[in-house]
Amino acid sequence: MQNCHYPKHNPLMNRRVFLSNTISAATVSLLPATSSHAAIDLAQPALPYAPEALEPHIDAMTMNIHHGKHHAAYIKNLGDALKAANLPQKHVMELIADLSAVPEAQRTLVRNNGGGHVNHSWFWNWMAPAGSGPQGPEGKLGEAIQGTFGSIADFKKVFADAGTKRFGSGWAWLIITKDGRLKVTSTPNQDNPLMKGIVADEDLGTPLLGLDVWEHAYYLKYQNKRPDYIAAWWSVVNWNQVAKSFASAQV
Ligand code: MN3
Repeated sequence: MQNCHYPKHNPLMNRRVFLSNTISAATVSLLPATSSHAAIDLAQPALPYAPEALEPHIDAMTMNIHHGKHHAAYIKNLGDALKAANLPQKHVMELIADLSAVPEAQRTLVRNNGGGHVNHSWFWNWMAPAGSGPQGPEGKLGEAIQGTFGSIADFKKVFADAGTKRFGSGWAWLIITKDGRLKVTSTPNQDNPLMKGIVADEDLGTPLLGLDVWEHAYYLKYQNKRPDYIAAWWSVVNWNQVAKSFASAQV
């Protein structure tokens, strides 16, 4: 595992957003503005808290295995696939956003492992120790969520349903779509809302929050009870991070 220098504000979120006065008119670019983060493409971000810091909601052993084994394996496999494809140094987000640029022999590997690397790099920062920040969306983010979903509780229900009903492995997402709307979506496996041609056009967007509903994310503590995991997970959502991402999507 390489040392890396991810600032607290996740650089994967740092993509250019075109000018708009209102979120409803925002046009959100799905690609990073530069390839300045290319050097950390295959570097694994350290957990921004101790593995036990999310207990009792998420247990330390799950965090250690999830970060140290699963995420690390996605990075290893992604690196192998990029090497086999002889791809030039390029930001992994550009690759997963347009997989047509990846040779067919490595495309599925890059889709799964590139998605896995990006999704988990986000995911660690979308969580924080319970009580360390706001308990829910506040300010403009809170207003936007209420305006879109009716209430915070309604948003949580829609999001939890997306995670609960995702058959097999995958993710639930809160995104800003290209036309600037908040939307809850879900993807299978390690697909994510950046993946043009993989995800339906209307579900493309910038992720503000995502929830891993693979069994490896919860099985040790919650076994088959995915809804219990999701209910507990709300206690460790890093709403400060979500608010930062939301603000940067409205520049
Ligand atoms: Mn996972």
